[in-house]
Amino acid sequence: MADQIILHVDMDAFYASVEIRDNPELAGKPLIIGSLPTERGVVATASYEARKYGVHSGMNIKEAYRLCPRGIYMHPNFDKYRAVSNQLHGIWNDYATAAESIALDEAYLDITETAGDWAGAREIAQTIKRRTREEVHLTCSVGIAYSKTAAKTASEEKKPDGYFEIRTPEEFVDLIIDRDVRALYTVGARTAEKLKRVGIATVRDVRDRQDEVVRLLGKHGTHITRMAYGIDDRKVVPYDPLDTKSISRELTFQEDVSDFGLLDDVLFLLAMSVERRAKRKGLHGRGVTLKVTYADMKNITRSRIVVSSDSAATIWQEARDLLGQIEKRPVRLIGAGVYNLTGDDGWQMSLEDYLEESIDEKQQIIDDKLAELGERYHLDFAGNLDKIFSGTTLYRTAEYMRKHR
Ligand code: DCP
Ligand code: CA
Ligand code: CA
Repeated sequence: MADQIILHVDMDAFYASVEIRDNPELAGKPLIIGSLPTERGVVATASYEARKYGVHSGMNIKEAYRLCPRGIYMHPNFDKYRAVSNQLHGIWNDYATAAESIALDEAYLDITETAGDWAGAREIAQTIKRRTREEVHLTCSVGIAYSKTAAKTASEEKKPDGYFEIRTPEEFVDLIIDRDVRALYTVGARTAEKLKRVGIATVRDVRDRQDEVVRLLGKHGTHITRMAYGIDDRKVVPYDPLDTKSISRELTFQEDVSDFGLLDDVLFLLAMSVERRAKRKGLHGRGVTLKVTYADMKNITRSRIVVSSDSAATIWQEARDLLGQIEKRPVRLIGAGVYNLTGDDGWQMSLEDYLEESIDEKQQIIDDKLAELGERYHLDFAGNLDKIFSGTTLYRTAEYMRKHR
């Protein structure tokens, strides 16, 4: 039996496919999701028809418009994609002993045990593809392999609606040896640039000039040279709320709270506070968590992947959504947090930042909530916000709210 069998699943043109699914008039047309050509912003994704014109994720919208003036341009509907993502995770989780989400539309699944062997793995892959088609009406690309890197490579291989297997390191190496070094996924644009400057462009070059790679890049270089031989024994790591790459704030009430309206208000303060900390640490969250300890000490944690959880408005909205889904029993402790699943790979935080409108909307959500709280608790937040959100008086404010509701 293989040491591990990993499945990597990635949805095809995710945002665009969801929009086309929900409005068949868009089918077959070049569709660009992101900002409108009249706005400042970037392309989040483009349908495969639009990609024929050279339009791609991350591209400036004006450039996209120049390449594809007849395209249909739409704003993203994050709430919708998130709901679809939850549904997809529901399917994926059925086949894995561990699932590691790395984006709304993408995850690694450890199917070593559930599959048993490669034939079993193939069956799981086909089942996931079929269920995605039948239950969610979307297509995905799936790769199965002996390692995470190879599984990701495999899922890319036959996109869209693809399926591919890479069963051994030898197969992996044969496939990528003459490709750009970026085929080894941990090599980002900057590292690739560094290597290129000394003439190391392909995976073969990395293998031929290992010592140089290590000298140039240190520990990361060692990792890259191992990858160039297909050696990658990283495990599928299910999301761990204790992950150091997470930031959270929580508080325990003096008396248990049964009023979920109050919990929602406190959650807002926590979200503001988390945002401050995350900003200070330069952490760009991609997931939001809610933690609750009930009066009987039962603990629960719920989390959700988001496009970008850099704003307090998003953290609060996601956490309150999760709060709405849990059992309504007296609560002793409540917490909110953000976490980063794969580190900062550059784009997740960019989109919403570029959409000025959406930043304004977020500020509006925050201003409205502050006004609402001010009125409800007769609190003057104006001069005290800094102290509350930096955490110094967070606890006292929450207690004050509990007593004056
Ligand atoms: N996304 C984004 N900004 C980017 C890249 C992606 O907002 N620079 C969003 C939109 C995508 C979704 O994330 O639909 C998934 O990203 P992928 O890179 O997986 O791209 P797609 O799913 O759109 O296309 P593909 O079929 O190539 O996977
Ligand atoms: Ca995708
Ligand atoms: Ca993806």
